[in-house]
Amino acid sequence: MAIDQDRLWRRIETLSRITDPERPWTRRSFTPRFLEGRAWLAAEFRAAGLETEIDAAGNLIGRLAGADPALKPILIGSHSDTVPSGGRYDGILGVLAALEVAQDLVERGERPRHPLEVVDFLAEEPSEFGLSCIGSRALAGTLNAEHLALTRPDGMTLREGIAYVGGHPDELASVKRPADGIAAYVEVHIEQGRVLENERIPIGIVTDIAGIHRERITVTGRADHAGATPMPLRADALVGAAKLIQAAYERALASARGNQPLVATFGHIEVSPNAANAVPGEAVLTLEVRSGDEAATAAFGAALARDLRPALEALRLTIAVAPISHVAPTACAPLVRQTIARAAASLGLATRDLPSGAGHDGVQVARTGPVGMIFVPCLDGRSHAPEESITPEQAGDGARVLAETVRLLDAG
Ligand code: HGY
Ligand code: MN
Ligand code: MN
Repeated sequence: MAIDQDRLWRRIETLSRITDPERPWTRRSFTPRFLEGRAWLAAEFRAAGLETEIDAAGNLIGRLAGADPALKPILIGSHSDTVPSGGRYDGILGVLAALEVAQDLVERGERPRHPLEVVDFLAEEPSEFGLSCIGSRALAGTLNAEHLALTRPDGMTLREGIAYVGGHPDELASVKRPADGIAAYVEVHIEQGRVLENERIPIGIVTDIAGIHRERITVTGRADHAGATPMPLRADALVGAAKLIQAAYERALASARGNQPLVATFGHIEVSPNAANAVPGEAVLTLEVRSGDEAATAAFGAALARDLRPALEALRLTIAVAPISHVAPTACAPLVRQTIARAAASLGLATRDLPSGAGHDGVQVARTGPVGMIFVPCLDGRSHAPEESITPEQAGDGARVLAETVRLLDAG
């Protein structure tokens, strides 16, 4: 096994530079920029000797046939889309590390026993359709007609979006894997937290992936003239939104002192009419809550709305909560965790078990077989920001542990 770290790093630099130039680093799913990255990736998959296709759900898959095609496939990969003004490594590190592992096998003329699939899952990040993990949901069979009817602000439906990236939304059944349809899925990813860096540990073995509950909270007041409307007569939706945001922050902060800390974020807000000289008539906020406690995650937004409703009504405001998505906390498989630990030990790399506060495609893929994740440290734990940073050695460590993990899983 000889991972070519320089080639891996060159590819990371090349793909990360396929970004909206005005807001590095941005390669949003379902955009021409994303397709530009996909075209480059597909060419690299083919050049590496993989049988490459876009599946019906819009996932890019590079396959290496196994010596025993009757065995279930081993899947490795991640995602190539980013958040707006995100980092260079979230996602593409895992796709390109997986490509490197497969290409190394091809170059050494080694054929694994299991079929090997390198996957770039479509739209792992929350897309403009409001949904995340779109490609892996299809693989798990959880992408439904309601999801396909979701629209983004320009009116495109998710069904049209999947076709736009080369999928066939009427053939999603061909993407779904049976409940035990894969031998394993292993993803390399940056930690997006500070634990590994603080403890100077090169490899993290993920124990479980946080559950995420997202809902849309609409505060409705009345648009008015900002100059001619006296303060006591206003129904200012943004004032109500501010009360919700402050209360959510204080409740989540307080939870950190308990035994089941959760995190709550209002990361996206739409105000209308959104004009400097108009009293906001409506504020639409996306609330995201994450924790290891599924019930607490699901209950947070409803309790917030219930408790704040009187204060908002006193401001002549109404509040409505609508679900967007809910994913339960997902345990990584002991088999894969132990194999990652053996792989890292054989490479002389220290490891540490840790949970993932970030969501990943693995929560969906776990419905089709055992999943595991290999974390590498990132500078100051920063992610979902242009400051995201890792070193070539950290990228190489992740790929080397992935290669050895695949070898051990393949040996059975
Ligand atoms: O949002 C997340 O946790 C992941 O980075 N998509
Ligand atoms: Mn991300
Ligand atoms: Mn990611």
